[in-house]
Amino acid sequence: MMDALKWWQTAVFYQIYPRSFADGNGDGIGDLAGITGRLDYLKDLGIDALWLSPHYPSPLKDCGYDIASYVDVASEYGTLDDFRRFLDDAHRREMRVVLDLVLNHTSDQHAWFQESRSSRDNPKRDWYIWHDPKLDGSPPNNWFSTFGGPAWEWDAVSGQYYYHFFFREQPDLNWRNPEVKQAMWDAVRFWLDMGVDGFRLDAIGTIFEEPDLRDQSAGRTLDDHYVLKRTARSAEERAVVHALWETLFQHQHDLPGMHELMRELRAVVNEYPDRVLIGETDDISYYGSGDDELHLVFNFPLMRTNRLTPDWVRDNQALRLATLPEGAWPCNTLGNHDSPRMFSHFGDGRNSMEQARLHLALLLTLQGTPVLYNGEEIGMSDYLITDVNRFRDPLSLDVYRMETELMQSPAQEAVLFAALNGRDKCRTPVQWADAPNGGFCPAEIEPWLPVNPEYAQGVNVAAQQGDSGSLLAFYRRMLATRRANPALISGGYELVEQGSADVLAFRRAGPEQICLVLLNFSDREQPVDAPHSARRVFSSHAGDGALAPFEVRILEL
Ligand code: TEU
Ligand code: CA
Repeated sequence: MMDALKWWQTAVFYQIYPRSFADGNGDGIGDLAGITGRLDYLKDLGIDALWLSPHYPSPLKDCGYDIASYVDVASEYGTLDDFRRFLDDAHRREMRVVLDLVLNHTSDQHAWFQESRSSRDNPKRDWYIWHDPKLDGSPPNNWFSTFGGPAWEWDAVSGQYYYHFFFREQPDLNWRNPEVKQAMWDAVRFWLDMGVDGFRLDAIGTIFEEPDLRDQSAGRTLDDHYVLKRTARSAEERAVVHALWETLFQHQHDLPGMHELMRELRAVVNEYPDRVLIGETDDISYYGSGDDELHLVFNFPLMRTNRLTPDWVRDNQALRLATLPEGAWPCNTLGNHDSPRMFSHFGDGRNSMEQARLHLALLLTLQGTPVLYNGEEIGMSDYLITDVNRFRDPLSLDVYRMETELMQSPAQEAVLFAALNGRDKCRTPVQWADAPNGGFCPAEIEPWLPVNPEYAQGVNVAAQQGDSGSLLAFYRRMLATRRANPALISGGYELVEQGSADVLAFRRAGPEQICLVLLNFSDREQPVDAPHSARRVFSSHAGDGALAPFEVRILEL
């Protein structure tokens, strides 16, 4: 059974945010040399595959998700040769490497856009989405950008508007133009030829928009949406907010042509043996009919809750596994560079360390491919930057503006709220040691984002490496357990009733092995109902009677 699985089905992925992972040359910015230097650390931890957030040249209006060249490396991260060295070193350690591919938009500094905007009859004009203003000079329709303001930006030189779903510095490509496809598939082949193992596809649902540009019918603005969302308390109110978002963007995402395009991209990738495509979407239709679109689609609903409870997980798994197309392989994650860190998000502040262990165990024992986010293995928490001048994510600045302007919040509160709801908080540098700047860069250098001072309280790699009771050691043990027990990788998932609502119990049954996973989500002992003959393959606690508070126990049946 295990032999029949593909590498991306058995692998544990680890997302690297290149700017913040490791700084090889001491300039306060993470880089490829830094990553290469930490490959042994990752291998030793038990990681099988790396996903790199964008490493391409970028003016950083969206922290690298605004790409200025698809076939190069940002100079502050190194050179193409540094990339090749990194890739070879990873492969030599039998680790795969997946890149981030942003198809929907480029940077406005990309040569394609520079040409496109230079004049109306430039051959690349139609590579982006240009439209005339209405007679009164206003934008072609009432669509919004999901990052705030209208979706249309006026270009005075050529006298038309261009469309952008994200920031105005991220013009959308026109995917209905075959030349765009060819140019992008060339970039895809460039990396595949080099030996890269696949791609994580950014914001894949936003690639097409309604060609007739008909107005959205919400009758409200994005600012209205913000205020509603900000004040929504009940489930009903939140449903209204969600419905408003859907109407505001009804003509701008998940349009039918997507599936054809994904099949086309899949065909390009299939020219190479054994590569993977992972969709940044929770829409399972992107699996296609089993094996013709994306290999993996994130189960984002699992992480989109403020309390990770057994009931939430049970419902999520029941729905997800029942609706996946035949043959589709699940993919679970609890954090990334856009979301709160799992330690802060799912920890209650009192038992957060125990909960971090429990939640990792959950992620590594559910059916499907797990994706970890750099720094979670040492329990890094969200770092709230309270100085607006140190914000790097423009979304944080936008939240700050809306808080002060729309909500009339006092500046101090607005900063805190923006820090909480922006994305800088989960992107701060990885803490490698109990040293100035957490050992990320030299003391006299200011890192690109401030380092979380928690490094001095044991939240750093060096301290945890030597401590068998640390979270890092727990990650290593748990990853090794997964690797050693085929049922945890290839077995089916079957919920088991355990009497207590606080215990999540499920069987993972495969041809070689059957495991029973017992996770106690409560801070109290809980009775267990398991056969005495069962062999214990993992336990976070010593006893073998009742489950200790937050205990993780895995038995072989
Ligand atoms: O995110 C896509 C996306 O849908 C975002 O709106 C996401 O919901 C938001 O960041 C949550 O705050 C991807 C990338 O992961 C993100 O970093 C980029 O900013 C975005 O695409 C544009 O490329
Ligand atoms: Ca550097």
